[in-house]
Amino acid sequence: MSAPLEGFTPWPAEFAERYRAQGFWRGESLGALSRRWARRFGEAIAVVEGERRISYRDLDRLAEVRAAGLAGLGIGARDRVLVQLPNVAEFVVVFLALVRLGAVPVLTLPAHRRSELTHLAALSGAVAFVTADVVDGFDHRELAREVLAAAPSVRHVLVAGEPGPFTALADVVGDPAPGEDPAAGEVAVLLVSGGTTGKPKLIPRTHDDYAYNARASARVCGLGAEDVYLACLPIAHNFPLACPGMLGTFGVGGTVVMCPAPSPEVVFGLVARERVTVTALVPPLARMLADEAPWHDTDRSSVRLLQVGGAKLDADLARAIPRVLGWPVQQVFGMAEGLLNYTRLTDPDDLVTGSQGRPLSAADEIRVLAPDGTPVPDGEIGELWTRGPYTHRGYYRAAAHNATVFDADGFFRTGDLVRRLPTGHLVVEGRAKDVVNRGGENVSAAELEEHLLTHPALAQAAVIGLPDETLGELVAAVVTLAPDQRAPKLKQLKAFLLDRGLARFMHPDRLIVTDRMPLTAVGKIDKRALVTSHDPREGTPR
Ligand code: OOB
Repeated sequence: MSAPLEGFTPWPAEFAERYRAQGFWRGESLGALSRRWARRFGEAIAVVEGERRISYRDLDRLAEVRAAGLAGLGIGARDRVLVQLPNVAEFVVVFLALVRLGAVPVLTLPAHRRSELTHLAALSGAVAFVTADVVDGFDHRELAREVLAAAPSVRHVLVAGEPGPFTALADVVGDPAPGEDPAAGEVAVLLVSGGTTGKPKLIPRTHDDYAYNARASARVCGLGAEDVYLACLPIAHNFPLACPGMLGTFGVGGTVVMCPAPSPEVVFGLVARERVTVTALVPPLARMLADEAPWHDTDRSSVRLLQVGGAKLDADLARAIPRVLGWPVQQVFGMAEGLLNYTRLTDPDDLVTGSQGRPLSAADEIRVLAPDGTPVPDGEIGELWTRGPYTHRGYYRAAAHNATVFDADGFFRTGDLVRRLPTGHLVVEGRAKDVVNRGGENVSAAELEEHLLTHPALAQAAVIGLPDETLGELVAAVVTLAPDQRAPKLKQLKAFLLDRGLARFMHPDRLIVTDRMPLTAVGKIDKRALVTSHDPREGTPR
């Protein structure tokens, strides 16, 4: 066997042996798996995109022909390929073609722009860039020019749609020829980290670990061949890709429906037309659909599971969703780095609305630690560290950073603050670094946000620090209003918080009311953008 991808940290041999012996890792590559799906599910519909319906057998052929075409361009095992596609069938074809070759897709999101893409191209040393023509009025071929100029390793730009000066993906075809399957312990994909500080990092996920990730997630969600999964979130994100998402649905012979835009019209329209049974959303999208539901009379009754994750779902919204949308909720606390927590379908309501789930795998190891590294008792807040059969052992080509976020035993420091309940469920209490330092007092953003959200006039709240000459930082509460509500005055809000027993030093200094929160590439509230866009003088005066 040839050398593994340089810059990838494998699991130590004793762990790999254990994960194999216990059946978590099955030694099958994603390519081999996808061929098996075609044999098992044949004429069943794997992918729906608009009017196009692709069977498992046809998908297999398309992937095979595309793989041959890519191989013809000289793309092969361990070559990194930057992929930036919206939710279209071609994403599936290219993804399966690349993993069959043992080439490694670098899964960027459609909202990424020059800064992220040139960084990711250089970091990965990508040899090719697979992109779209025009999406939502944005010309990705222009972006491709910039990527080409900045990353000399990129030899090919392949475009789904009108290629402009580049190569049309539709022409990247060849006669399928038998090749060697990549080893299951090798890197299958590089996921982009969702971290909110600094440049994005790349997370190597192996065939073994990612296949397990999708298979075990499908089991927890009770997915079967009758399920129809609607991909609303950008499909290159871990959540819709493999939790259980696209890959989990394929593993059981279900159907994946590509959602071109997560607007209420489009989502409700597709739910009714395709009889969607499962979908996954981030909280801001779930809120939007819940707010809009009363104005839409399409049939939503086919949905049996709405997964919500990516950011904290507040308990009120978690309770409102089944009532307003008629969809049962599952909370998912996951990360591209690996660890996934799910509320279970059989969990009592208080855990489904009040926790972010418990670890997916019996082999997930969880530590909740105080800043000094000692474990905190159940019920108390600490930082979450984890290790397990689908949690990475190192960011790609990031030795210096890895030394700071892994301990000697291979536990990964997630940066998330959690409380563990006696049932093993975790409640996310914020990010370790998401505190505002106001004159030496640490204000936990998540804690204040939770209090703010109990105010009847407020729909969303994001607490950020703003620079201040005397105090160092001021506490700003950026909020959106609930339907038909008027903004409280800062003074009234403080009285409300005092009434709730919240210490004065935790109270906001500024109240900023906005119509719409800025969102990250996957649709979470983007605090970094809030900080850069808000000048301290813009706040409502005290
Ligand atoms: C998912 O993955 P990423 O990599 O975009 O972001 C991970 C981070 C977590 O470390 C945590 O800080 C936050 O997003 N997060 C949540 C959460 N789910 C993720 N915070 C509070 N409550 C939740 N339910 O976001 C992701 C990956 C796979 C499945 C689901 C989400």
